[in-house]
Amino acid sequence: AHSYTKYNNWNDIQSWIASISSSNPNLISKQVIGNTYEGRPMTLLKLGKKSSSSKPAIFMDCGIHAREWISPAFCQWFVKEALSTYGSDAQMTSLLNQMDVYVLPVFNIDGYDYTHKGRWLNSRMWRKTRSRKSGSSCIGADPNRNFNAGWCTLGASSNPCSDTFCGYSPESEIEVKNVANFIRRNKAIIKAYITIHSYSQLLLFPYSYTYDLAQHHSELMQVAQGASAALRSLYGTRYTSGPGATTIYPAAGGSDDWAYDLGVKYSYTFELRDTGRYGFLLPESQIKPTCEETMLAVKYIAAYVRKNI
Ligand code: 0X9
Ligand code: ZN
Ligand code: ZN
Repeated sequence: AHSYTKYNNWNDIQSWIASISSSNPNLISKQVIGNTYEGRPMTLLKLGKKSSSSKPAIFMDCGIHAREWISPAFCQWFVKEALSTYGSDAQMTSLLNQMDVYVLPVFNIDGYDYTHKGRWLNSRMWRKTRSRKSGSSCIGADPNRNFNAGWCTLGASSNPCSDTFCGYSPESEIEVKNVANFIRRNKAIIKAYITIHSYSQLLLFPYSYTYDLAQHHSELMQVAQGASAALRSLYGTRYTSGPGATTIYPAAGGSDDWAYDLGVKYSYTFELRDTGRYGFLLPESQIKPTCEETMLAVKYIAAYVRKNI
């Protein structure tokens, strides 16, 4: 059964998507943006007060990497909090009145499912998609190396057996193609792109495919520092902000750099808790505090974007 303080498997998340979207039809709707390699529907949730005119939007995804279980947990938490605080929390109410928030609860569903059900000891540590190609016995590509942003030039591998395999071409992974197509189709309204990963407690922004600073570097840094301060105010959790290339490592083909170069100025990658004690195996007891503090950072970015469009 589904619980916000558990790591739900794909089956439970799928039923949760169906029930939450039908129980709140005035604030939430769903649409399938395509299927995964193994045929699972990629269902995107749209949060926002219904409006006759089209609203500016924020796109947020979770679960690009299969083993980063706290990430999908955060997207589920965000949806719950958005629905339950709309009308009482002033910031959430203004956000959903003026903007729509698109939430993709699990990007790499096949990989996520594999980390729950795989038959091997190390299945829990799977990172990539689950696509196959004849000629190689190795499975999957790294979705965050498969976007068309300096594709496979830096910090990525062309070896299909590597955990950072960039894929056979940009957007070779159907999950990446589906998300990229949605964002391209809606780029006129999408003002911010937020992608949730773990772990390391970082708030990253472009670029990662080059050491060059982004055109909007100082504003992106200012917003990231404000968001980190908001996050820290709850339990004292410290985040480091900065461009990906110098703050974590140079790595091309990421969704944040791709969205930014498409014209989505406010493009952020979160690396949630912790800093390595548990790493990807963050205990379920940390889901609630992690999600509550991250809400403050995401709401900070959203409020900034809403006031500056
Ligand atoms: O390497 C990644 O894809 C991310 N770190 S993780 O440990 N979750 O795998 C960082 C992504 C930063 N952005 C880009 N490299 N574009
Ligand atoms: Zn990741
Ligand atoms: Zn709460």
